[in-house]
Amino acid sequence: MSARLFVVPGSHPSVAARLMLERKGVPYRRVDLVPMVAKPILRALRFPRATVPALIVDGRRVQGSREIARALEEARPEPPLYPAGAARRRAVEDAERWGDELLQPVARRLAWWALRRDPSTLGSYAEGARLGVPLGLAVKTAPPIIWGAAHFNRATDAAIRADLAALPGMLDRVDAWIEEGVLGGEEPSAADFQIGTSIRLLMTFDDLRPAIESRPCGEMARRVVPSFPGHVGPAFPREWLAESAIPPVRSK
Ligand SMILES: N[C@@H](CCC(=O)N[C@@H](CS)C(=O)NCC(=O)O)C(=O)O
Repeated sequence: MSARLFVVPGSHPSVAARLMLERKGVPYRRVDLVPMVAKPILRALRFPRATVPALIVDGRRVQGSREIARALEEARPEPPLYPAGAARRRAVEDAERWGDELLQPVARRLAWWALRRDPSTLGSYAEGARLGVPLGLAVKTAPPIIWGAAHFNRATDAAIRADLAALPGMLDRVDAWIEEGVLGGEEPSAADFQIGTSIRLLMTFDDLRPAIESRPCGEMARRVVPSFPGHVGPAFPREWLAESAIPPVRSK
């Protein structure tokens, strides 16, 4: 089995795909792409959509973190990414879908909003990436890309305020799944990788990490995703954090 995985540095579903390939023991070559510039490249590579993660495995194109999880499970069933038993599998798939459709975009919007506010933090997410240009140059030329990505992902002030307000409820939901045994089992599932990587991206924000890291979801994310690049200092307005029940950790 030979695989090429196309990613964007700091992209949480890209990290999920990478961890699932590694969990399955599939050797792969990682191709780092610059955000936004990735879109035409993926189209040129004949992927149906313009998003990462995108995988070419034995000549087959598989795009999207959930699709990649399924393709890997089919090609190499051990160790499993989904539990045996229809009811348990359905519960894990429901959590995985929620992670992909709801939590993942919240973490993405918050990241682009914060990067637009301080583009210099972009470099921290690209640690170890091979972008074909020196990191310093990539960071210097990044502002238009960041603005484009923030616009494309609709990372408006109103959206970010709503995301921050919704976040405590979302974290409660993940904690409840852990309590029920749907997430955070001994063997990591596709849903753990899907949700754990979004939680890890959220934990790169100084504003959010203290409220997350000691919760069950924070512990699960650290275990399933031992390392995740990136660091953003205080970024969100104090009153938005106060509204969201995420305790502000600084005075501003
Ligand atoms: N939910 C999908 C979508 C992934 C997605 O939107 N990925 C972002 C990066 S996190 C992307 O490709 N953005 C386009 C770009 O950066 O050019 C998945 O899990 O694969």
